[in-house]
Amino acid sequence: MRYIFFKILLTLLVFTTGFGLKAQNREKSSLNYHWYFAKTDSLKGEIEDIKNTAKIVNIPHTWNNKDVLDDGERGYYRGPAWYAKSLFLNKEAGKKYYLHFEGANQETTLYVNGQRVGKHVGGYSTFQFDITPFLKSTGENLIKIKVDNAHHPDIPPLSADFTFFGGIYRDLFIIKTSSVHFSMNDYASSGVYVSTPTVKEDYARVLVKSILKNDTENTQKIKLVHDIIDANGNSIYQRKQNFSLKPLEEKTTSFDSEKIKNIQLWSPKNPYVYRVVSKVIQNDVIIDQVDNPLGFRWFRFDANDGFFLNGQALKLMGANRHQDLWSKGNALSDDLHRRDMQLLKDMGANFIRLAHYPQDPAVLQAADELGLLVWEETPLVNEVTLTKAHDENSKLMVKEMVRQHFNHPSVIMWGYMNEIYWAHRFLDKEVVDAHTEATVKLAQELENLVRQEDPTRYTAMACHNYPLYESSKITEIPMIVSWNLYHGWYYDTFEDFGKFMDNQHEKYPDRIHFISEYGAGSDVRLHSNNPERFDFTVEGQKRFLESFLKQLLERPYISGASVWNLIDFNSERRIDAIPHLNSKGLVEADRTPKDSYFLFQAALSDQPVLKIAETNWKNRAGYAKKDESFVKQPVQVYSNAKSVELFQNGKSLGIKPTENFSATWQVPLTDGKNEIIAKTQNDDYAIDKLDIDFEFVPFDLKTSTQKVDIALNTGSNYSFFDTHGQVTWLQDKAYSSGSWGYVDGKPLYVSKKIGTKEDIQTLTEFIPLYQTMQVGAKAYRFDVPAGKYEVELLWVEPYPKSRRFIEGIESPEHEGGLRVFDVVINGKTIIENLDLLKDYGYNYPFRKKWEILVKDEQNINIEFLSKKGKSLISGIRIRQVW
Ligand code: GCB
Ligand code: CA
Repeated sequence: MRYIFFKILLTLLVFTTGFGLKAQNREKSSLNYHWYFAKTDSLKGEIEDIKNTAKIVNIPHTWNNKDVLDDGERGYYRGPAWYAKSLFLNKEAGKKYYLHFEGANQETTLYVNGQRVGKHVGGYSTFQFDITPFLKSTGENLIKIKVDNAHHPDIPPLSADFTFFGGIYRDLFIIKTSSVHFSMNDYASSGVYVSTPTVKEDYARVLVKSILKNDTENTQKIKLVHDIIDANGNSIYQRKQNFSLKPLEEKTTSFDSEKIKNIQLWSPKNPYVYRVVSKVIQNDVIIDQVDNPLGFRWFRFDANDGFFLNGQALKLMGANRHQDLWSKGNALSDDLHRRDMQLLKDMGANFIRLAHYPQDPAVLQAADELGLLVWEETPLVNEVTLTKAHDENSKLMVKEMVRQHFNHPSVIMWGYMNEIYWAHRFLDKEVVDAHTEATVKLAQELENLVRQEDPTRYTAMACHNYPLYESSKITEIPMIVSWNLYHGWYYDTFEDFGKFMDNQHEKYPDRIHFISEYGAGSDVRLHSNNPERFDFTVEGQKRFLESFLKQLLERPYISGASVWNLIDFNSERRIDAIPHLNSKGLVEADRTPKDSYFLFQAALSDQPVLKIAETNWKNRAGYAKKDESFVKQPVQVYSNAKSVELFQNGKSLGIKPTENFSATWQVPLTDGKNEIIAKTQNDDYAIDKLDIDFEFVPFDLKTSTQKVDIALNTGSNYSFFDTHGQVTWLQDKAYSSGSWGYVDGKPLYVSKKIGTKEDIQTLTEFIPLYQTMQVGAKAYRFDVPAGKYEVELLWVEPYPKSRRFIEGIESPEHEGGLRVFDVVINGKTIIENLDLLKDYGYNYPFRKKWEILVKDEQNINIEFLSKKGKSLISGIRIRQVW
C-alpha cells in the first residue's frame, strides 16, 4: 500500500511538472498548530490581548475531552468558544486563499482582520471560506474563529447516543490557488465528479464532470486536461479540452470517455484505485490541479439474493464506527482514523457503516485503499424539528456529504435518517401525528435530493424496532430498508431476531433488507458462565453476537449487516457498567480487541484464524464443588478450522469440531497458572497459547492450605475483576453447610435487568460491583477456621427507577426510612439502624471494614436484621489476617 502511494505521489510530481510545463500549482498546507483558545462567549482585541487570556492548543482539538468523563457532573460544556491566530503572508496578485475545515462542531464563524467572513452550520462535513478579500497585502492577519456546540433545534443531531464534542476537531488547511480554478464554492467538493456509467469485466467508460471558475474580471483562455493514472503512475487515458471563460464565469463541463480497456476491477480483495488528475493549464503553465480516486466496479442489491459486486454475490459484513477516543474526544489524528479502518479490515470485514455522520477524509481514503464498502449517512438521529430551517440544514448536510465523497469507489449507500422515530414516544399526544407527517415528508424530500445528486448509488434508512415505520409508510421511501435490532439485549430473545426478519421478508418480498445495527455491551472485567440479557459480561456479548452471526449467515436475503459497534465509544449521558461509555464495541476504547472481535475474524477472514477466545478472562477465580480440587470452567476457541485440539498444561483435552466458528471445553482449572494451547491438524494454522491465572476457592474453607481470602460480588451472576488490585470478586452462591454463601434474598432487578444502571457517585473503578446487589438476605455465612479476619461490606442505595433516557439527572430529595436494618457479625451489632438513603443519599457508596476475631467453630455469620423494608448488600470481602 505504501509503495502504491509512493508511486502515485511520484506520478503527481511528474504530472505536475511533466510535458515541460511549469507549475504554479494549488498549494495546500495544514494550519493546525499553535492556536489561542478560550472557552468564552467573545474574544475581543488584537493577538497581544488574546495571548493574555487564552491558552495554546493544537488542532485537532475539542474542549470536551475531559468533561464528558467522570468529573462528578452530568452534562458537558455546550456553548461558544474561540480560536485565534496570526497568519503571516504576502498576498500574491492573481491568487486566491481559502481556509478549508475538514470538520468543526457545530457552528463555525470565521473572522479575518476583524471582518466576518462567513458561517458554517453542521458538525460533520467539510467546508471552506474564501478569505482573499479580507487579507492584508503583506504581514500579519488576525484569524478568529468562533465555534459553538450548543444545542440548536434547527441543527441535526438534536439528540443521540453519542457525545457532541465541540471544537475544530479535524484538520484545518489553508489553500492557495490561481484565480482561475476548479470550483471552490461547490459544497467543498473538489469541483470534479467522476463516475463510471459502464463497467465490464475488462473495460469501462468514465464520465467526468468539472466545474471551472474564472474569478477574474477578464476573459481567460485555458486548457482543461484530465489524466487517468493507474497505480503504477502511468496515464491510461487522457482528455484535453480548450475553454474560454468569460469574466467571473462558472462553467460546468462533462465528457464521456471512450472505452478504457484492460482495467483492473475494484473489490475488497483487490482494492485497485486509479486516480483522475485534473489540471487547468494556461500558457503552458499548470495553474490549478486536483486529483480524485477512481475505482472500476459495479454492484446491485437483490431482494432475495442479497448484494452483488462485479457480478458476484458478496454478503456485506462489517461494523459501524464512531470517531472518538477515550479522553481525547473526537480530536483524532488521521493515523488513528486509518488504524481503525485497518482494524476492521484485519477482522476480515468488507463493510463499514459510518454512523451517524460523514467522517474524516482519511477514513474514506482508507476505505478505498483497503477495500471496505461504505454506507455513509448524515446526522439526522432520533427526531426532527418541524421548522423550515431544520429541513434546510438537513438538505445542506446531504448535499455536502454526497458532493464531498462522491468520487470514492468504496461508497455504495447513502443514508439520511437513523431511528428517526426514536424520540416519538416522548411526544405529547396532540403533536404526534403532525410530527409523523412532517418526518415522512422530510424523508421523501431528502430521498429525492440524494437520488438527484447521485443516481449511481443506493439510499438506505436505519429503522428501529417500532411499528410506526411501517404504519407511517416511511419504509416505502428508501431503496434499502435497514434495521437496528437488539433482540436479546434491550428486549426479547436472540431467536426473535430471525423471526422478525423472516416476517419482514415474507411481508415485503420485493424489499432489500439490511441490518445496520446489532450488538451487545460488555465490560471486560465482568464474566459469567450464566450470562443474562443486559448484564454487560463478555460472555453475554459473545452469546449475542454468535447467535446473530449464525442467523445472519443463514439468511441470503439479508444483504449485509454491521455490528454496533467496532469500538467502545463515548456517550456522555449513558450509564451502563462503565459510565459515559457505550460498550458494544468489538474492541475496547483503547482499541484492544475483545474476545468477540475474534469471532468475526474467524467467520469473515480468509486467513487461518485460531484464537483462544479468553483473552478477556485470563485472570479468573472459581469456587469448587465439595471435595474437588479443581473447578471446571469453559475455555472457548474461535477458529475457521474444521476441528481444534485443546491442551491444558501439556495434556490433551480432546479434539472438537468447530460449530459456528467455535469450540468450547470445560477445563478443570487448578490453582495458579494453567497453560492452555490450541492446535489444529492443519499446518496453515499457528498454535495459539494463553496462560490462565486461576485462583482456587475451596468449598470447605477450613481445608484451605492458604489463608482465607474471598471477595464476593453479592447479588450477581457475574464476577468482577479489579484490574488494579488484581482481585476477582466472585459471583454469588447460596450457603450450604460447611461452605459459604447467602441465606435468603434475591438479586436486584430494575426494569427486568440485573442490577441498577445508575452511576455510583465518587467512584470510577468499582461501579459494576456496586450496581448488582442481593436484596432481602437474612445473612451471609462463611464457615472458616479460627483466626483474625478483616470483614468488609459494600453498600449503595440505588435510585429505584431506570433513568437512562432522562435528560439531566436531578438529585431527588430523600428523607430516608425506605429501608432500615441492623448489621450483626457473630452476634455483635456493628451497625444499628443502617439507613443508607438517609445517611448517604441515592447512589453514594458506603464501604467499611471491621477487624474481628473468630474463635474455634464460631465461623463468620453476618446477619441483616430488617426493621423496615428489605436489606441490601453489594459486596463482601473476607480476608484472614492470621
Ligand atoms: C441504536 C442507535 C445507536 C445507539 C445504539 C445503542 O439503535 O442507532 O446510536 O448507540 O442503538 O447502543 O443503543
Ligand atoms: Ca484529517
